[in-house]
Amino acid sequence: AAKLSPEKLLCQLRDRVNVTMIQGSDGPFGTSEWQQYLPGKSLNETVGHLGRCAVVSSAGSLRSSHLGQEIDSHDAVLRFNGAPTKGFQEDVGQKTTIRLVNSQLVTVEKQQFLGEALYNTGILIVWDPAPYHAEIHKWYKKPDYNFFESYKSYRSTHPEQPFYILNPKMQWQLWDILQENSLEQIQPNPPSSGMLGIVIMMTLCDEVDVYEFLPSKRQTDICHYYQRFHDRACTMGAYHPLLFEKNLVKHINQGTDEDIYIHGKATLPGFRNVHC
Ligand code: NCC
Repeated sequence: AAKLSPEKLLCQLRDRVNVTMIQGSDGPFGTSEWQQYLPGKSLNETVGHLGRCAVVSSAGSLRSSHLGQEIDSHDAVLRFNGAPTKGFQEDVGQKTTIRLVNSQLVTVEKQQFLGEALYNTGILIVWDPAPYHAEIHKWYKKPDYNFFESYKSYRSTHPEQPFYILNPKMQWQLWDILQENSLEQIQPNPPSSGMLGIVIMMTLCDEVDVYEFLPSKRQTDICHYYQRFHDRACTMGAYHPLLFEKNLVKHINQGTDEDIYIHGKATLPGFRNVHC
């Protein structure tokens, strides 16, 4: 696999990765029951036109970064899973516009998900690892984690909060591009929430600043900025093809190496600003 130029790679991402949320027109979701639960407005309508956006990874290296103010200066901020802002504002900011959560959290940590105030701010999006390029009916019958009941419960108790289900076809369209641009064989597991969130924001925003996805000088084995747990796999990847994701983001980064090293910041163009 020959590596594409950054410009060509951006075009591939723009043209081949279809970021959509599940709608009533998507096969098994076309029932009257699902119509009560799926949001009426599209994600685009809900967020409007976004200028500068921030994606905040959950990496331990955000600790003592003092990036909070800079992160909050963006029009929109995307965070992941159970990553808190309370108590960590100085380093990660306090604005949450979108929170991308995986289906494991919604299912296995259901009590926390349904009960903790952390999840009640901003727009929620849940995603689930689908079988490779599986058709939507097949995925619906056998999701990796059966989060649908938990999704419905959350929608019933928080009907005003926008909460979307990411169409699973996106993860494998993205994975194919990761594989085509890597010299090694990648295990066929879907990209991390981090990589999915980056591409979601590239579809919604003019410009995307990604924090501590490419590790700065603060790189550490501490998994999350909000926990004491140490595991190098959090930064390098085990299940998710994290290392390949990071190589790809490094390749298309439009910011400086100094911004990565000092601030842990990579700057990517929104797809609106990619001209092929
Ligand atoms: O840890 P997690 O990820 O929630 O982190 C969100 C995203 O931040 C980036 N990250 C995180 C830590 C780190 N040291 N470096 C990083 O670059 C990654 O891009 C990551 O995706 C996930 O991707 O959904 C993941 O979720 C957790 C866990 O399920 C949730 O936190 C909910 O508890 C997974 N951990 C476990 O299953 C134990 C993790 O593998 C992937």
